[in-house]
Amino acid sequence: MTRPRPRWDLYCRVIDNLGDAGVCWRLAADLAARGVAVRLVIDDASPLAWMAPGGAPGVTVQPWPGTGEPGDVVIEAFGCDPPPAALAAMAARPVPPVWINLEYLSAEEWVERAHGLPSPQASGLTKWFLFPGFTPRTAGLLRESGLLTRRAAFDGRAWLAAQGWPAMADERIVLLFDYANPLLPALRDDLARSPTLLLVPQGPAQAAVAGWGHTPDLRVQPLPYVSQADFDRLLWSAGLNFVRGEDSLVRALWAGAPFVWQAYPQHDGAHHAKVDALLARIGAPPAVAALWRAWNGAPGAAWPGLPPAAAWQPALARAGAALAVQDDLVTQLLAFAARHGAPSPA
Ligand code: TRH
Repeated sequence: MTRPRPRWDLYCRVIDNLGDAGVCWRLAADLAARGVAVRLVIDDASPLAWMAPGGAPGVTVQPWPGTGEPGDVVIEAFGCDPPPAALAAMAARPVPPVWINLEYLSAEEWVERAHGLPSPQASGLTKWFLFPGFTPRTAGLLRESGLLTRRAAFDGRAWLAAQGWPAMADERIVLLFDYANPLLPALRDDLARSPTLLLVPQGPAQAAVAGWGHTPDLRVQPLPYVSQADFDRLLWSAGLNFVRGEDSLVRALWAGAPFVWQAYPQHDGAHHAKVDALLARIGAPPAVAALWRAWNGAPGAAWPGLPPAAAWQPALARAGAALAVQDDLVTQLLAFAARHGAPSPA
């Protein structure tokens, strides 16, 4: 007799941009791939139409507030507060679900102290705060089984050609996924100094680069929305990735090529501490740190130019190797839920 799949609910509210849906979808699909029946309750499922056009076996998507009995585990993404009816049903369950608030990703040191803290609720339930992160004392990063093997076997130039975006033999390939950025003209001038194919996914950068005009050594390729699987392939194809937010940052790390991260800008400037924390975590050399700080608009940081790829590689290789041996986020979530009494997948 086969054991029924444990049931996990994942609540997601789309606040801004694509990362809320992006992170939740990857998490849902990865949990389902490891034997969990996932109900993803999301208030705006429209990005999933192109992020995951085929869906994923084991994942059911419901519009907010969702219907049905609560699962064995309930995850609220980024403190989104499950709907009141769901909370009442959770409290009424004979065996309460394991309730997890999965927080935003940050490399800052306080994350290790906050990770794993319980928050007893008036309903009698306990909500657990889990933080993804870059160290063994956090919940780790999303990394699907076999991801790094698939990346290692991937031929980016052949794949790009098959998509209709071929790179010429002498061109370096750069991907630009960012928020609005006043340094785009400086980047253009740097890129135009040697043959470059610049791939520009949907987003603010597309409008900016549309006005760049013709530069002999810089070919700009605007891209349509692509699935998350193809988004990964784009990152694997490029020799330099500009990424932003949370999910594309993690995917750039797994891609292994030099990358520049633009943190989600916050009005109080809190994102600068996040940038510095990640730079420290990956042991970035000074030239890379100067570039990241300038790209993020840190006070007093001027565009330093693009360092050669060789300046990035040792730190990236070290950081990538260290991260690859840590348990990934889904492995850790499954273990946490099991420790707190939830059934495990077969
Ligand atoms: O869109 P983002 O800027 O999301 C951000 C962050 O999540 C941030 O932490 C959060 O606070 C803020 O939103 C509200 O960047 P991110 O996280 O890289 O998410 C982009 C997602 O979109 C990622 O899952 C990849 C996906 N994507 C595709 O799959 N195909 C595409 O063509 C494009 C452009 C994106």
